[in-house]
Amino acid sequence: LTADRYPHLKRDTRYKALTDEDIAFFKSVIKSDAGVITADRPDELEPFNEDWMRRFRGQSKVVLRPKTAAEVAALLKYCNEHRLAVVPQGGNTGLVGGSVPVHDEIVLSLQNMNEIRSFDEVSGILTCDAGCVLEVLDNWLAERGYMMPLDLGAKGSCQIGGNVATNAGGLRLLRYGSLHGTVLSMEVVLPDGRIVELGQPLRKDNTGYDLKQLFIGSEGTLGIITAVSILTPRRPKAVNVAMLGVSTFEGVQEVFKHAKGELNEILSAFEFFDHTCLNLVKHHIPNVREPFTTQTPFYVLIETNGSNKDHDDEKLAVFLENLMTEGVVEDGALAQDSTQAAGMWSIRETITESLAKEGGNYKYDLSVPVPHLYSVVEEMQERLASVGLFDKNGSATGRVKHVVGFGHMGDGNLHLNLTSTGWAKDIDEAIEPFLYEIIQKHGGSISAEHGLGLMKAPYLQYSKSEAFIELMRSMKSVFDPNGILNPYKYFPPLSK
Ligand code: FAD
Ligand code: 2HG
Ligand code: ZN
Repeated sequence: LTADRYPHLKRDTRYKALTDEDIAFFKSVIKSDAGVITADRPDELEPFNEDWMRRFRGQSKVVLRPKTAAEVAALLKYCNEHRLAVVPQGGNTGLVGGSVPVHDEIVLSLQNMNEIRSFDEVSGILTCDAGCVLEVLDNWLAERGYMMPLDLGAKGSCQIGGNVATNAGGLRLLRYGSLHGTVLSMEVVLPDGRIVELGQPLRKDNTGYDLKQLFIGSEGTLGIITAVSILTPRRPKAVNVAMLGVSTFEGVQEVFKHAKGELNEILSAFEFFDHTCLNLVKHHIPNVREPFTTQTPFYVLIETNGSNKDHDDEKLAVFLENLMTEGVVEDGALAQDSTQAAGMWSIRETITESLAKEGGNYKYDLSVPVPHLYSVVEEMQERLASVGLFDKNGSATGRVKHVVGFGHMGDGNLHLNLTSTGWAKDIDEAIEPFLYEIIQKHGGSISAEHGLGLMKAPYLQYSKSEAFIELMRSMKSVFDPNGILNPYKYFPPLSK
């Protein structure tokens, strides 16, 4: 990260620098040695300063790992009174630079808050600490016949608090809905040290403003989420996965129409990726089992979740037969068992990791109406070719090697990624604001699911009006009047 790209990133002098007295106070609150990591343990400290993409790096001198909401409250109240800036951190898998400090902000990690508080086997309502890892929760629920309503490639590290703070979407939103529907209540700690329950773990509650909704997607700017109550669905008895090869993006849309019509209530995921994504996965990930031998420009991964295997198999057979007879797909493979199904999913889920291994990786996460989804990738390829940065014939000889598209087709969410020989100002300038202008032209969103963080904050006006941003600032000042939580992010810089 270079300060010339983000000129508003000068350290804000309103924030106090950390002193030995501050550290002594933190140690008096969190008694365990592992709870306060200081600069004399650089190997332990550094991972908290750097983001998953290794693109954003801060210089925090202390990481706090409280075990209870009461400890979070004591720490936050102190930081607020002393104007010490704080960045809340979950699993640190965020992709927009929101989870790491920009300068010397204190990292408050939820890692040590990882207890399940309660589970109601009748309603499926789970209440747990915010630091519980998504996959751990899902495995725990699997033993009880339930599942988490969201799933993402980062499930082994991301935390439910981080998921809620970013309003993560993921691979099955199409079926199980967004966290705005499944999160029933949460416990938060405000900068002044108040511990507040935002709602109750009930399906229905029409008493007062629904404040929890404000915290879903607030990216650590309003308060620290310390616990979450979430409605979990029954784990499906029957799961089918298929991968299809399609020759055009129009064809992909046709498959989607068929899937909605013929698979309807059992459709649980509809993901797509282009052939360069598949090639990168094959190149970087060992033992990838490609389901078919012919290459097509696009691939679709479809999953069904149901309660009756025979019924689902029959529906899927009709669906695939219709696609083949109508010539919509070039090739298709149906997973014969759970190992094959996991193999297909792993192709889709390791695209991000493969892109990261390419060197410079420019990542954009956007929503546009489905018919325009892939044309955004093509427009970007044209643009980069026109300024001599990219070879459209796929030779990967330009400084921009690949411009790829994949994502949650069912949600109109494209992940546009560029890989390059390294980070460079001229590449940045060729992409932005050009890309944001295309998104605005299509009436889309500059962030569909990853959030704003540091990366998208300066461009918020491409998705939201001035009046909207003003209201956001007013809300921020209600919850965090001293602005100690996650500074420099989320809001466009104020023009001086
Ligand atoms: P972090 O990265 O630690 O934090 C993210 C933001 O939330 C930061 O602003 C942080 O300050 C804030 N925060 C974290 N915890 C709290 C808390 N308890 N209270 C208040 N604020 C908090 N995202 C998707 O939406 N869909 C995907 O399909 C998806 N797939 C991914 C796949 C991979 C391989 C990777 C690396 C990332 C993926 N992501 C995806 C992005 C990321 O995993 C999600 O945004 C995730 O929800 C972040 O959770 P986390 O615990 O890692 O949060
Ligand atoms: C996914 O859907 C994640 O796999 C990551 O949201 C997307 O790497 C990306 O751009
Ligand atoms: Zn995604």
